[in-house]
Amino acid sequence: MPAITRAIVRPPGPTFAKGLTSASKGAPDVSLALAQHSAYRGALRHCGVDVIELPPSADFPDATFVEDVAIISDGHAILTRPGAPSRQYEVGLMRDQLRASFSRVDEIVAPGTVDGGDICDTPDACYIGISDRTNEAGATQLGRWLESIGRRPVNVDIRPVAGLLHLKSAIAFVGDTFVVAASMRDYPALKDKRVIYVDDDETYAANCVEINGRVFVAAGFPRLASTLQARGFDIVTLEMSEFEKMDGGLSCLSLRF
Ligand code: CIR
Repeated sequence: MPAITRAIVRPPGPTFAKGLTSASKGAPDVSLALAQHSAYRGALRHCGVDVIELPPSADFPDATFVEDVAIISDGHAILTRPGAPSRQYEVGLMRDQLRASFSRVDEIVAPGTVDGGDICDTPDACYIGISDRTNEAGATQLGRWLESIGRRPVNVDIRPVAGLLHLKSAIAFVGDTFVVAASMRDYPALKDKRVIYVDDDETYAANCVEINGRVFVAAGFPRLASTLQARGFDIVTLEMSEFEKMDGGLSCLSLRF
């Protein structure tokens, strides 16, 4: 994948604990979330990324999960229309920033819904998870947009997989390898691909992110970390406990391009 030079992030706001979640891990500690977010920004900078930090939002508790409101592929940008109604206004918070960074910004429109967390971009294809958040109309619009910029969309229906919020909750692409939760083991889209499977009790760690040759992995999942290390990846472990409580992972915290 091309080098990542910039990333847009937004630290969690004071109402972060009021966001959507299916996790039963208790309420997040906002000060600790801020410290974890600060470490995440530091790790991005350490990997040579210019970090564009947007102001925290008190109005939209999930707005720190900036990945969901836009997709950037091959230097092109499209704003999404998130599947959770409470998150649809977050798009307005990102529009100006994207217009400052890209000459043209497209947009998913009703009745389509797309969450950026459902998009796994790889050199060969861009995988679109159809989920409770990304509907078929949204996947069709996004697929056409991807084709218009020369990318190959591949739909992956994750609705049969219990407990999965987004495609990237279970799949990441690092180097030339997919990192895949065991629950996605038999997915046809992964046939003949190079894959590292993540044990059931480490599923959260499947949401890892490659940043310029290093792989960010959530702290507390030693088996995946050592498997990646054994395959030659340079690992950066980051504490994510407070974001995990709100169903968020490492990829959700930035828009990278
Ligand atoms: C939500 O339910 O929308 C947020 N609490 C978490 C979103 C996580 N985003 C992501 O995986 N891309």
